[in-house]
Amino acid sequence: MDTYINLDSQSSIKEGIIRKLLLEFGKNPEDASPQQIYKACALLVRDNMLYRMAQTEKKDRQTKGKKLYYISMEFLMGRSLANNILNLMKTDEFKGALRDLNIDPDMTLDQEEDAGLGNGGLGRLAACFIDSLTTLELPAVGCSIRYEYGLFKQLIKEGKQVEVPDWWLEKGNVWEVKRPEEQIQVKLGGNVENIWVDGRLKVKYNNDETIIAMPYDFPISGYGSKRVNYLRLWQAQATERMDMKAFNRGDHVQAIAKKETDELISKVLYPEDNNPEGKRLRLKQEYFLSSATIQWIVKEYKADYGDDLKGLADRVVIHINDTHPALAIPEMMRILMDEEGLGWDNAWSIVTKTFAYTNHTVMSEALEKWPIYLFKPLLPRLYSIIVEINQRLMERLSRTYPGDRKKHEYMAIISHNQINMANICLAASFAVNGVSGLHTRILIDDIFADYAKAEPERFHAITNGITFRRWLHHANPDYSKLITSRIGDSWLRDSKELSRLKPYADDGEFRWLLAEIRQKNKDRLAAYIREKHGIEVDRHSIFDVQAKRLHEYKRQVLNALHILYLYNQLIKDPDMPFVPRTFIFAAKAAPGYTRAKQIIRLINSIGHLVNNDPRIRGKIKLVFLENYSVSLAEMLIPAADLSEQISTAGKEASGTGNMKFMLNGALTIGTLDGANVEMADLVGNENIYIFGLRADEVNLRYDYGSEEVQRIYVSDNDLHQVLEQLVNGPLADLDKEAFRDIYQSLLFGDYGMPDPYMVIRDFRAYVEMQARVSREYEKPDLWWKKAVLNTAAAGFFSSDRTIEQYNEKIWHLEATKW
Ligand code: 26W
Repeated sequence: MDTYINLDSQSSIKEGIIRKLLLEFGKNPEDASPQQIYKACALLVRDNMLYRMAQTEKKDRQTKGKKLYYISMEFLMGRSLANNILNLMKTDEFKGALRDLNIDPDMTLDQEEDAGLGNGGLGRLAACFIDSLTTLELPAVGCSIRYEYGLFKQLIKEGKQVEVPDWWLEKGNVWEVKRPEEQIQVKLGGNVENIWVDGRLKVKYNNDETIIAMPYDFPISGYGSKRVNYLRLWQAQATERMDMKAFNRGDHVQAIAKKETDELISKVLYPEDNNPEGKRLRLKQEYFLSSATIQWIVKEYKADYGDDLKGLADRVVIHINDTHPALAIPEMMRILMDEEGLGWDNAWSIVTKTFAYTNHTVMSEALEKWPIYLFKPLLPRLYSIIVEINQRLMERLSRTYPGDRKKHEYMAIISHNQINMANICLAASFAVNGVSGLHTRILIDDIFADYAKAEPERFHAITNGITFRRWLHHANPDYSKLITSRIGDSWLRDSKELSRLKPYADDGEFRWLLAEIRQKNKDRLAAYIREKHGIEVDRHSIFDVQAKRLHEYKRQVLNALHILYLYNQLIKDPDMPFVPRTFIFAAKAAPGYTRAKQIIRLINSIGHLVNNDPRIRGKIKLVFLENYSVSLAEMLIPAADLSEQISTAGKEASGTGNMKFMLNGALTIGTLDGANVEMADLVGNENIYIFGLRADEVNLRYDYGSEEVQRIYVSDNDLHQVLEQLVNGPLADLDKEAFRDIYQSLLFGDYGMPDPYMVIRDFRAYVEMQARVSREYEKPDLWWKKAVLNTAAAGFFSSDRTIEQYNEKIWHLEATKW
């Protein structure tokens, strides 16, 4: 490889950057713009990766091993350059080379736009997975859409969220390779008829329209690995540049209008997270991704192994990241039958050995269902296949659960004129995964109970994970160095090694060094806050962070009410003992989720109140960070003292932010929800601040317990006061009715069930636990001991471990030996 691209030494990297600047931009280093310098570096790294990508393809062709296709509507990649350099293990050489050229490395890295092709946890998980897959030398492709606009950028104007389009491709994307020769045609609409050809019943498609799926490959490096995998991102392209008939008639606008509508499909990522909108364009996107990917998989398979598809499941495993790409299942049936001429049973037998599915949410409103009136005209053939899958499923069910109509209805793919996407996955996948122990329990005992009873062996509990390379080594380099100085660097590949840090919890020097690193990270964040938001925060205060999508079940409101409570206490007694705190929020709300947006406004108006009241002498500050993103998380998380993981128990499937904070040595205040349960088990209850109702207790409240809310409301004076402040206190002065809806939803709920997210019921426990946090922060030996223990116990949460488990239990891929 060295004959092609030499990135071995600082000097060869420096030469490479100079060469790229000259040959790509006609610039000398001293005249190049920061963006050109970033691109020169990225192009240099890209050369190396493309070379290895070709090597990988060659190797895979020889090996003829099994390959994973991980289909996901979202890959929240963030930036790539620093990560790719890190994976090459050339971070110091690159920084040195840039400094030799009088260029600031950090400024260079800051030039890269985030690839924000995801909403939150599900998308970022996919990104961590593809990193770990590559690191572990496993053959895998991530399949998704090349959205022209990623998740919207968030501005906060007068306390309110304003959305701005995220045109991440504006300056070009160095990482992608367009592959026009591998384009695929996706067909939508029209109608189907059955015709007899040579004594066989065939399906004929009429009047459908064709859209081109244009692949762009995005190479993925692994840590120290030779393999380069890639994401294949499909872009929608019209078949014709324009409608010539219309053009020749002189109707020039009409001539290109169709092209514009066709290309809408990959225009923008839907900003809904756990809150689907059920839009036709979204359905088109889901089919577009599914169809292009499955057609491509079958094509590749035939090129490698010939036309007989019987052995497909031995060479191909397809993982469906939540139900969003579930149409891949009926689409595979369609291709096997209509295009490859297989009969139903043979096709079904291949499909049901090929697909595996992970569920990421139990929120009932987030489970995707498509109304038939919308589905059938758009995908007539898929609809008839789904009807058939459903019919056969119903026959199976009446044998498993004879006479139990309720069960049949619940498990059906089609009911109430809707197509239930989760049930397609359950009917066809050979494996179903939940993303934490508790979440899988809930799937098995509750939402998928009937399927689980019939075939328990299909269900797996593989807890999520995160890549330690990005979330500690890259994001918190000083802490990474400190850890490596004590236990060596093997933890970067073998996360279990982190447990060897445990003894250092009792090592005063180590604790002190960690505290010093944290302070440096806090100072950097404080400077960012000052510059970006004009707020001065106390650098020694507790940095208390809640960063995640805005959703009622995540209970940013509980956090906000606690802040208001503390403020009230301080106003009553400004001299009371108080440990200063900086409350930091970062969260995007789905643009159509009105209450989530009101909550953002509430947080900001509490911020306005507390930040500007001289009576509390700066003891509380509240900062709402604009535009939470992967890059912002990389700066924010290493600066956190306290991590807020306070969802209503039973609602957060896993959480992965919780793991990132823990790894970086923040302490967690949280409920026994999702992966918090496992965090508590691993680090020990005394080293995590667990409070509030457990999932089973929450369930009891759903059945009965509304009087409880009234009782608490009248008896807890502090809570009473903060609730009333929502509607007639200093906050409401701004706009008397702004927070009435939040107030109402807490006290009365939306469907007559008060306090649906248990904010009122968990309030007191939360306040008390927060008081304990403050007390313990005042004991540095204790606090930093716990911090070290948290990092030491976080090894389990590496996505390398997650991927190893998926591989062992579900995928059965073989790691490449070079
Ligand atoms: C179609 C609308 C929509 C979009 C996204 C519905 C649901 C989703 C996702 C399932 C939401 C999501 O990101 N879920 C999160 O997945 C993470 C990775 O497994 C978990 O850690 C989080 O707990 C879960 O909320």
